[in-house]
Amino acid sequence: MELWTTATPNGWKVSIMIEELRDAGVDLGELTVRQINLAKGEQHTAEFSAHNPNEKIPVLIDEGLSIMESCAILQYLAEKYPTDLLPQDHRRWDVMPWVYWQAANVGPVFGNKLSYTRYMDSIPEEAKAHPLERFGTEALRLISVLDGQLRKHPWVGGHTFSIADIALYPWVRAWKWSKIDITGAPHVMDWLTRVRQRPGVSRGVAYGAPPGEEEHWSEERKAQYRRSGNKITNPASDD
Ligand SMILES: N[C@@H](CCC(=O)N[C@@H](CS)C(=O)NCC(=O)O)C(=O)O
Repeated sequence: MELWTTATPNGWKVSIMIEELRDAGVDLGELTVRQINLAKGEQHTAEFSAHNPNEKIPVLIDEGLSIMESCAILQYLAEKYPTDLLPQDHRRWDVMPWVYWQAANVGPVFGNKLSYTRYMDSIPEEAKAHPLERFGTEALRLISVLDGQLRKHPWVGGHTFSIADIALYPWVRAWKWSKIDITGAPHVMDWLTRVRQRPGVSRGVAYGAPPGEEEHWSEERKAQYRRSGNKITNPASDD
């Protein structure tokens, strides 16, 4: 099995999944992790595009399949290696809608909020005001939906940790970096702490992160993300 990834929220979904499966006792066999340098445009090579025509990480290559989309990879791994991360019975329908909800809502909205907040330096401030307002308001609405769900039970899909938690955690934990103030959502804040305490999650977010910077980034790393984010959102820039 080969994973093409890098240290970003969509990449961490899959690395957390791998580590959680290991903690559930699954033998994944041989796994090669290949770091893709997005700032250098390695996602746009012919080789990459042959495996993922959408030219974004992550990609999982396994048994002759090339699987794009982080949430599809979570589902693929959960079905290949059945564990509580995706219940086999009717409870899977407490989980799967939240995985789709993440892919269709939280990912794009938080991703856009982050891009307009930290990257896209070439766009004038006044042009950013509307998207910042639009994505910022929608991000808070989504957080309040999530807070309502987590008021009912400790994990997103119910009483067991699942791929719904894995899909959501890397985006929600970046709330400070995206400047989305979630402190008014106490159940989400408690859930972040609960998720973070899991050893598999801890190892998963360490993929591609310098030691000691899994949770709190150094100024140097923040600058590196800014440079890289600017480069991806504006490939014509010289930086
Ligand atoms: N919906 C996709 C989104 C993937 C995605 O946006 N990946 C980003 C990194 S988090 C990427 O590869 N960006 C490079 C680019 O846009 O050129 C998924 O969940 O896999």
